Amino acid sequence: VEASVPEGQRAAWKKHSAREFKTKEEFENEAVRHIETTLARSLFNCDEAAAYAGTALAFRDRLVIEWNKTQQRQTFADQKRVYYLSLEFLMGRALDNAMLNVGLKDVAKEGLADLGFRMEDIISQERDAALGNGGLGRLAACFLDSLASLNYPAWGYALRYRYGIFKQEIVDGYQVEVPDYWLDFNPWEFPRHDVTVDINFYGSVSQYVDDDGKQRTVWDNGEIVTAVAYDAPIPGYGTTTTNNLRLWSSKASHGEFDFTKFNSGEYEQSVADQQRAETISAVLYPNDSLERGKELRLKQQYFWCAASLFDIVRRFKKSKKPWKDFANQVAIQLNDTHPTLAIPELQRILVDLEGLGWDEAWTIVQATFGYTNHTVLPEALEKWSVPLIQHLLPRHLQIIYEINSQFLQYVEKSFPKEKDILGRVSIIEESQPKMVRMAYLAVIGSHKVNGVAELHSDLIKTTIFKDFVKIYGPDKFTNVTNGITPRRWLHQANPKLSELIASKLGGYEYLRDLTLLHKLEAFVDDKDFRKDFQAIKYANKVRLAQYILEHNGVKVNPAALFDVQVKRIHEYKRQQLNIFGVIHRYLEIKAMSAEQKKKVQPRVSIFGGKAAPGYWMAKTVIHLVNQVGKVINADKEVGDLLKVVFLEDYNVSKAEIIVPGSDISEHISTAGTEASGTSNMKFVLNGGLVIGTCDGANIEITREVGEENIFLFGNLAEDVEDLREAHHKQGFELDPLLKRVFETIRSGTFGDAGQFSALVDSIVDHGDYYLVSDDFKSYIDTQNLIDQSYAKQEEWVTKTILSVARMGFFSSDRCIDEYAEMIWNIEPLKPETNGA
Ligand code: GL7
Repeated sequence: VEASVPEGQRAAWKKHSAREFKTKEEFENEAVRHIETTLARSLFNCDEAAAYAGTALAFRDRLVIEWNKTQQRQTFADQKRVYYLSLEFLMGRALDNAMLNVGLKDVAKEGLADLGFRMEDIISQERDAALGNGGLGRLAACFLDSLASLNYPAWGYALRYRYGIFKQEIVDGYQVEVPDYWLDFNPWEFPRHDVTVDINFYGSVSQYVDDDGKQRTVWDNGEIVTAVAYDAPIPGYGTTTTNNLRLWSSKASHGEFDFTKFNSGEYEQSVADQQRAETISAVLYPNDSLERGKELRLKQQYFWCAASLFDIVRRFKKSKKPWKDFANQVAIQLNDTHPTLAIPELQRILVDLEGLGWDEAWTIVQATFGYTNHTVLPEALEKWSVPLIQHLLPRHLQIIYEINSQFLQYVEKSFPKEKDILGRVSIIEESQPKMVRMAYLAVIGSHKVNGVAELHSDLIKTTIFKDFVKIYGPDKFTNVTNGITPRRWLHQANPKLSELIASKLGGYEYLRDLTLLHKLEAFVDDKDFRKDFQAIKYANKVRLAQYILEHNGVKVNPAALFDVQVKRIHEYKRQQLNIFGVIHRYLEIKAMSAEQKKKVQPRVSIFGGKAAPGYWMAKTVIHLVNQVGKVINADKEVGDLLKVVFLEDYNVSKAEIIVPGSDISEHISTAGTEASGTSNMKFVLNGGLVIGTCDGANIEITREVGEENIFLFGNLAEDVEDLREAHHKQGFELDPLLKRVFETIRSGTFGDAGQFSALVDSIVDHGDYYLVSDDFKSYIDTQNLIDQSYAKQEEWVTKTILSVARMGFFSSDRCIDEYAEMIWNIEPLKPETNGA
């Protein structure tokens, strides 16, 4: 029963209802009150951390007021909602975003100055919410920003990891992982101890006949773990719509700890169950594009899917609508295959718990789900062993088998002559042990499947899902090219550029409709504008140079060309190609006369990114970058012509400093391997250019900005397979320049060569799967072209301005509108449309 204030008393309530601050005075009032009473601090005991807390709590109050209204409004409006299921939301910091979205950052800045604090210092007190690995998690965070900004009724669902992605420390050039306990003080979350769901694991399945004589299945006698909801408000930009991100935390279902055991002296056992339960949401798996069927990971996935679906179904049931309306009220998007268990779980709820017939239920399931694929890399495609699922989720395994059997019957009927197709498309892989192919289950259980950039969406149709295109027809498969939120990735990260653009376009409307950027083209020859534009880039490079000096102790010249590659370290992303290129450049400089050196374009090579803790090759790359940096940075003959730095612990808040400070960024994956990439968009939007392969969203960036404004190189996706095959059959001739690089490494120039042998051998002896040698020459030539182009500063500035002007397509607002229209069939709900 929901408790509400009686009609007669509501006037009193409304009179005292919380008010939102608007002025500097009111802000100070709220901040100081929070510091004094919420934190129990005083005038004599207020450091920057406390000032951050006071500011955050003041803004939080504002968000909460709008959040409550939005949730009420959405409930009354009773229209279709979308639920975005993602195991990762890489949110970064919330305060700056909240201030900008609410539109009161300047007010707060002045208020803080009154109280003796600088805004930058206060903002940097906040820990990143790092509940994600990389692009996939950050995409989910950008989507939440767009969903709220566009007023879509939407919820995110994820896990409340106690430990997000680890903190990376570099010790003697090696990556060391340190736990990221980020929840010490998190003002942005609200524990909902009254919103809980009991989740079942293990147990057994039995049949019975219900009162209507129907055969029913029950799954019980398992182990129960309780999911507790933690909610975080997601404010939109330039709207009061404030959506909800719900994170589930796990705890033992039977209260605190076992007193009987405690009293009899079994102290450790008494808390063991509790710990076991809490382990489920304890830590984010730190693998990016790699799946390693661990039981705990499967438990996380089911725990989260089951809690979220229970919540969604509970909300739907309150409306008292018939089940056939479910998919008209609910759209669920599966962010990769991680939430695929939601498919058999919804089928189970409908059939076992609600008593619907199988077919009726299955129609609802398929109409509800959409699935986004984010990779074609074989090592990233999820498979779970049948015995593991049998053990942990016996009823779900039965349901998966039933789904599969009906699907295979359908395929058999449709393609009676094709014997092999059944084995190829079966959800169950006939291996030892048998495996459940989650991507196939996701395709079969959804009404739409999308890739994340045009090339990628084409590739999935011709490779991993080829048979499914034949079975379902091509319309089930579509493309939604990724995007980024311009609020965080321009307005917040690069306030000066954002202001300059606003001054030319007559305000900040372009942050709500990024296509308006095209109007900037008209200013490309405007001298003052060009000067300002250039000065902002320079200032951002100065800021980055200061950061490098502080954190790496390396002094770099802000006038040098800043060449940046920041992203997860992965062989397919080819940081090794970059560092081999740097070594090549070093060797060239070393061989030059003083006269020749004068013509060299000074450069700073900036690397950053985490390696999965178990990914040895990626860790070797980090080590090599650091060793190369150590040698080159100390080499007097090279001086400012080349510096190499590895920035520790790359994350969202650091990206906000790094991205605006780059001239060139590297997106150089082996063609056909990077599904989209999203940082490429961020760099260009901030006035940097791209060196890249014809891969992922690089291709669409080229289409938008023009070929003359991007530096493409390397083999094409369509040739990769043939090249790999040729490597194996005929072997291959190592590129001579790369050979020289390897000889230098082997000679011990960068320390004991044995440490890098796996990296070199993977190319020389093991087939060069990622085609580093094939693309090396083209990469080096293109880098030289970049030097020449950069030397013609006026041309360069023109390229960067035109590129910014042409980035409108890459707003995540455009993506969300596409999903809403093509996949979810949902409408926005504007605040004005309802008095709530
Ligand atoms: C990824 C892709 O690798 C990346 O190219 C894409 O931009 C991102 C968002 O769609 O998704 N797929 C994946 O498994 N991870 C990604 O970052 C981890």
